[in-house]
Amino acid sequence: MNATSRFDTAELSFDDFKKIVINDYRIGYESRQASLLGRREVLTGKAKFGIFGDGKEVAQLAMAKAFKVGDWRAGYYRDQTFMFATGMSNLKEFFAQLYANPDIEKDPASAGRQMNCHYATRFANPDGTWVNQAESMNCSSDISTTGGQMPRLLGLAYASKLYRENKELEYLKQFSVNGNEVAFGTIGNGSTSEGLFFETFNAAGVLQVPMAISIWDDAYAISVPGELQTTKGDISEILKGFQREDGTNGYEIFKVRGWDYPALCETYERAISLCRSEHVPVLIHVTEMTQPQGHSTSGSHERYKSKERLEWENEHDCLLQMRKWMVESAIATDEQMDEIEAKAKQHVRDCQREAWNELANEIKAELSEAAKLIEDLAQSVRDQEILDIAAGLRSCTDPTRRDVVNSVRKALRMSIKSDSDERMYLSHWLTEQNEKNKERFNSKLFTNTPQSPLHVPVVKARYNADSRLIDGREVLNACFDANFARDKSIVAFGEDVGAIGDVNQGFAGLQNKYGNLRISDTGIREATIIGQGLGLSMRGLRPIAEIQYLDYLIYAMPVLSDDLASLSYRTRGGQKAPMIIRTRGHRLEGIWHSGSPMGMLLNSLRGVHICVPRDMTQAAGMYNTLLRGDEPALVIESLNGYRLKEKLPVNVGEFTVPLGKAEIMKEGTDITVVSYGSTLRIVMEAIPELEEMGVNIEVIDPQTLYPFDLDGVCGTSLKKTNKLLVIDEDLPGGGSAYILQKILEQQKGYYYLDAQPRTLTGHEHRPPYGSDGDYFSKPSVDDVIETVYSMMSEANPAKFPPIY
Ligand SMILES: Cc1ncc(C[n+]2csc(CCOP(=O)(O)OP(=O)(O)O)c2C)c(N)n1
Ligand SMILES: [Mg+2]
Repeated sequence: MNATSRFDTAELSFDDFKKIVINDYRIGYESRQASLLGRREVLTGKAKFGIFGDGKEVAQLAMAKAFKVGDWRAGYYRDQTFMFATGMSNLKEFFAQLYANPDIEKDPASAGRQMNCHYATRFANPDGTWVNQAESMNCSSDISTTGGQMPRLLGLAYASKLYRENKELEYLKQFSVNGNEVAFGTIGNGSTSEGLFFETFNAAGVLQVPMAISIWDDAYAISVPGELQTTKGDISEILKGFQREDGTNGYEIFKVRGWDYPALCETYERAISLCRSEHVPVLIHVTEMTQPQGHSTSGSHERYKSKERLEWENEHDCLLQMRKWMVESAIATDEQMDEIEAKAKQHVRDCQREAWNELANEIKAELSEAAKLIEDLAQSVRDQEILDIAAGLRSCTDPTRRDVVNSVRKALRMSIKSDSDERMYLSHWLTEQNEKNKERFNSKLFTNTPQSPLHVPVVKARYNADSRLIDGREVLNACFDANFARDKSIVAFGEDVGAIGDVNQGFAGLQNKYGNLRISDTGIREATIIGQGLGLSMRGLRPIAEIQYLDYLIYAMPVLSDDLASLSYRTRGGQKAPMIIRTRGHRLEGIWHSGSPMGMLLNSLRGVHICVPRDMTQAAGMYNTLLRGDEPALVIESLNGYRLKEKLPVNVGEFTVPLGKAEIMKEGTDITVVSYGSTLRIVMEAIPELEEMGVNIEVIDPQTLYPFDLDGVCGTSLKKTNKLLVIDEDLPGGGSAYILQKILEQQKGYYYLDAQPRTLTGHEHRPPYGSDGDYFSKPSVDDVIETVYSMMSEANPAKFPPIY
């Protein structure tokens, strides 16, 4: 018996019961030994950092009993026992991750990328197809930021609701069986102070989703005690208002002690079966937990816990209490328990050694290859210092790949002037290793599978004689309508998205047509709107999560940056979330309705495509692309463009705008002007006056900032104009600095310049309210004309005398 078993067999004999309990204890005890040994490995320098689940074992055994195939977990770094007890992880993987083994086979959760005890199962195949989630146990990938798992948890639970209530989704059999799946969340007592926890908690109560939150309450958050974290020092006490009553929605709330095995098993059984069958969210507040080794390897808890508290923790150690109960209940004798423990200890040691040796042997093999090649080089150039490098490398205790590669690079530097074959062999070896290490440490920021939106075929927009000029928002509306009809897995939600079809009418009429399970209103809760989308997209649905204005995206940044953007990378492609974030921004009115913080987004969302369509037709084409690909993307529509007239393409739900393709909006010879979004229109308005002044600009719209102009259209344009002006309405050094780096460095535009590259941006503050506020804070037509002209004047003052 490996994983835990339930007590729900109809005729459970006392013998069977004993076996199950003993097996549970073994799992818990092995987990404890792994924590103890893991800490030792850090202290002796074999691993960098350790955080463990000691003191939380027994509750997790109980939780694992209630966890079924098809279910989901979104938790945090204390859950190793749960992972072992469900079979979603094991001891060898535990140590492989502790040692940062970059092999997916050894650490399937993160390929060595995450700190230890950050769990995940792999549900995206290398070819981009999905694993059958209905037939597996599923664990969404942990993140280190406390409380960050909560918004995603909401989405995972909400998917079950959609699968149960929307019968049109029955064809998606690999994701759900009638929405019976419970999403299990875990969080520390201290982390419930986070806004993300409260936002999630409230949203799930409104939505009535099968979400089961367990709070592991050890009365501390590192050194800060519960009374300084939580009102009344008791989280379930203050959440009592969420308790459902006759005729209301809400929660069922349970409170149970973390060392009481029978009570825990009984509580989880009751709580989860209610949650599963009726889709009622439940809270299980597990109190009186301990931390036998303190918070992590970073410091000792003796610094901040009183002697009395430490004594109390020793006495209430959950495994000690479980053992006591087992002996008292005649489940096992003390001798039997000693034997179980001794065996478990040995087994953990064996797993640890194997995990260590597997990585160490691989590195040792690389090391001896490298050392031999360096020695050959040293002999060929007769250099003792190079020979010393090889000797130094060979004498490394517990060598790392860094040691190996560092020695090779050093030897190559020291032999720059040699052209011996040996140097070439060493150099080739390094090139090969670089490729492998790139795969190990730098790959999979995006899924990069055949399903990537970058591989969606380009279909041009078609128009015919009847093609009408309509409001931009109507083009979008027609695009969404066509996609909702085509793909039943698409859902859209956000503030004011349902009944009124969003504040700018992009979804107008679609709730009536497709129902409120597919197009729905949410509360004002940006972080969990994103979490809702993230969880849904992990479970095979195609969410468009709407954030009302770009400026409000800041409230969702923790989820976007920590969770969504890093998902593919931190699982090395094992998980994916093809969600679309729809928002609108750039200029309108006032400090919180005219932002264009593209630099902020570009700097924090690597891993999410960023699309900045200039009009609604381009936006529609991008949605068509993204809805057919499997990577996450943010689409920022131009807030002031919904009522501008555009021609409705005949194939409005089919044509695609490829990502990373810049478009030359106007050809010219004098200056390359790169701009996007709302500002692009201002640049276009400046053209006639500039032409009158004798200046012929080339205007390029990159269309997507990330990826940026993959064909180097901007760089090529510079070969002709030799002058570059980047215009946007972000702060100075924001989005424009990013664009300069792309064009000047990556596309090598620097070599074609004959004038200083310039940027024209918004001011350093947010724009004040009103037309004058806009004029004096954001680039205007006047600014564009005069900046372009001044660049011409600088180059040729005789022909272009200065204006001022
Ligand atoms: C957003 C964020 N803030 C702070 C931290 C640093 N930190 C890591 S664990 C921790 C304490 C968490 O305590 P609790 O939620 O009670 O969980 P426990 O470790 O006690 O199980 C803190 C402050 C973090 N990882 N993320
Ligand atoms: Mg705690």
